[in-house]
Amino acid sequence: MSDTPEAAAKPLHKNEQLKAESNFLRGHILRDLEDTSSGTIPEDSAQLTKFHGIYPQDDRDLRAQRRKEGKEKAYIFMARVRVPGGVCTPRQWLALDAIADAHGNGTLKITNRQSFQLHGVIKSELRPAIHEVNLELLDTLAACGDVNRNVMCNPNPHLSGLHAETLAIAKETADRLLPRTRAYHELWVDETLVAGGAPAEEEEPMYGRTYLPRKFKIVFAIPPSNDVDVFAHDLGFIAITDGDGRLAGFDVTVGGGMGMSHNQLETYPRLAEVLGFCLPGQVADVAEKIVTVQRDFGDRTNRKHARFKYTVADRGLVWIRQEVERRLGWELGSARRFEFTDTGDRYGWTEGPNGDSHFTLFIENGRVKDAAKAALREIAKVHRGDFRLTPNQHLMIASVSPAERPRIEALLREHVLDTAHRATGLRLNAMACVALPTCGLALAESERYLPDLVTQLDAEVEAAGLRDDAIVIRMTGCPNGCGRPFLAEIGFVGKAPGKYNMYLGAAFNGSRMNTLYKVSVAAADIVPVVRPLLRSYAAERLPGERFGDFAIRVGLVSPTGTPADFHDKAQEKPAPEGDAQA
Ligand code: SRM
Ligand code: SF4
Repeated sequence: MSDTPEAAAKPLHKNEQLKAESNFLRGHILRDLEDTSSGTIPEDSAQLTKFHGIYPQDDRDLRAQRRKEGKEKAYIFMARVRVPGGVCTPRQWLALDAIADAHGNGTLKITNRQSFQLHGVIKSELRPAIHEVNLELLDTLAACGDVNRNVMCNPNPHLSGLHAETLAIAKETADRLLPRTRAYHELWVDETLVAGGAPAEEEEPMYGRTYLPRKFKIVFAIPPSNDVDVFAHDLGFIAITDGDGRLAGFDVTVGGGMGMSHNQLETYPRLAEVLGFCLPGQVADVAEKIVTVQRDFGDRTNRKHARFKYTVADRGLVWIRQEVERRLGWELGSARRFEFTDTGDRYGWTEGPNGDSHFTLFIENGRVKDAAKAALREIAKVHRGDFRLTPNQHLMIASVSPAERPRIEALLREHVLDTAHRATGLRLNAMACVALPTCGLALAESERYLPDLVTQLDAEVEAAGLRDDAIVIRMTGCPNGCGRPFLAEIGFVGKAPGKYNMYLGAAFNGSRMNTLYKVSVAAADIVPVVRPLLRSYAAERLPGERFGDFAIRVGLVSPTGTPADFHDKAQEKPAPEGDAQA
């Protein structure tokens, strides 16, 4: 639908036709799921199941062995459960815990967009798994695909009324932007989908038959916390208070995104910009109109240029604002002042104003498994409040009443979960994406490697006297940016097996991205590279100076100037994407 002359001259990406002809996301999903001759589904159905929150994958650890044995890959599926604002009940937790055991690989993954992922679900288990998710009033609809994804919101109920109001608006916005197709319910809930058949008599009033050019992400931030990394997303709402601390409205940000491809300079991470201000009651309308601007002007010819960040970059903020206001029929207000302090979580107990308290549990990279999973099951059985998934992949046991607290404390102590947050400031601010063995796009390890790397770096941190200094370190297995690595003070981005591009200099509060510092650092060389940086930071920093700011002040890197700052100057040839462990 893009109206630029260049876009008009180019053919639409093949996914556009696929979406248009899919009969509102039905396609041949049912037929392909019922085909028992393969453990996976064909590419067309794979593109469509994403809109249902499901990705076909394979266990990449087993690829070589299976090939040697002449067998097909060890196919599995990942299902992403949408949890608006990251809030779920203990009952839902228990259900997901059981679903992961019965139908998945026995782990629950808390994502950095406050969703759950079930990994390792084999084809025959997929429909029962999703069906059971829906029985608990959760779903996987639009957790992936070219639509608005899970809407994030700062999960801290100790912020009281302001938080509750913002969360309610986040949920209203999420509901407004959900696809209306019945296909999801037919396929996974009622199980009444008839393969093929006549086009359903339904419509997508907002999305239309071809949905969006690409994924779309919305977050709500409540300053001073920028835990949602508001500048990393397509659309952001920053809560603004009046003099009495009541919610006055939201500053609106547009055009953020992290993904890029190595050495393709036309792809780049981008920080969102502030568009204007709106009142609480206007948020859902503003979100809807902004989504329709992207629907109509996003690039549908090239999926590497199809995110809203490129629409904003190409057309400019002034144009975007005029177009949004034209559609709204009224003008946005002038942006207000806000100040962010950090992007991290507040671990341990925090007290709420109504007497309730909340315990934020450190869960390394959001992977809930083994003893911690069993312990959380026990806690969920007795907990009367709710659970909140944090944007940093951790878990808040929220709204614990004074009467309930001794029991929760005892369980945390019994299962040694009460001390997890006594880790170094580096570990508490570390985040890795999933990567191997499930992610088909990973070029290098991430979730399975960062904890070990941090253990090695912890020794350096302790030696430099920086044990309690919060330093944001993030790693991803490829440049798609799932772990938001370009907003880390120290960022590692997978280049090839065991090799990472290293980035330095992002702001601690998520307001400035980092810059490429070293290309293709071998895993074994990371500690020797980081050691002197930590030492000089400890010795030479100014009072209160953050590591990212220090890296810039002493000239380790310059602040990001252009998109080229993220790419290898050497233009080395990367390993082909997805082939790291063929
Ligand atoms: Fe992501 C694709 C995992 C947050 C940018 N992301 C993927 C896939 C589905 C791989 C694929 O397409 O086959 C990964 C599944 C791996 C696995 O085995 O589970 C995956 N992304 C994740 C998660 C689980 C990382 C985590 O460890 O928490 C996060 C799930 C969030 C959720 O609940 O919805 C996740 N992904 C992000 C973020 C961070 C964010 O949104 O705050 C980003 C960067 C922000 C952005 O969108 O710009 C992100 N993921 C991508 C991209 C690059 C998009 C782009 O604009 O180029 C891809 C690849 C793609 O879409 O083609 C991708
Ligand atoms: Fe996979 Fe790359 Fe995302 Fe990591 S950043 S989960 S390797 S797509």
